[in-house]
Amino acid sequence: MLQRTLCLIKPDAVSRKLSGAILDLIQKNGLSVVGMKMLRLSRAGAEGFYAVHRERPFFDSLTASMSSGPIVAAVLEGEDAIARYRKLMGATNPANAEEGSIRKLYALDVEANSVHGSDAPETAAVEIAYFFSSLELVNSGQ
Ligand code: FUP
Repeated sequence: MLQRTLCLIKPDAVSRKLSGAILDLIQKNGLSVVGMKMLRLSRAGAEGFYAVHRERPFFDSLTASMSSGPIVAAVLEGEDAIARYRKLMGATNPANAEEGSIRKLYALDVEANSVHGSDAPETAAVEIAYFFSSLELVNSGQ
């Protein structure tokens, strides 16, 4: 099934100039970029994005970290893009991430874990709309 998913390259990776290397891995894995921008989230913007984690003990630290510097937001498209990109990202904690995955290669720890990826079609739709209007995405299949 052709899917779209949201990719965020987090401040820890952007600040270490890893955006190009991460996008290279994504594209070599067969996923296409159909929208992309660089921005810096405000604290409120990070809190809105991670609202599902509001009650978790790491929420304050996570949202401070996500708003600490620029991020790259990209929309990826491909067959089963959601699961394929999640596999390429690796486990949330880089200590458990598979060899060759983005987090194994680049993440610093469970919080500064370099990338975000949507986990289901419903969340992908909400997360893509959080960052992009339809006018900012490349049309496909037409
Ligand atoms: P993932 O989908 O792999 O990004 O993981 P989660 O949705 O479970 O967590 C979202 C973000 O919360 C992680 F990317 C980093 C942060 N987090 C922590 O800082 N500590 C934790 O113990 C778990 C998650």
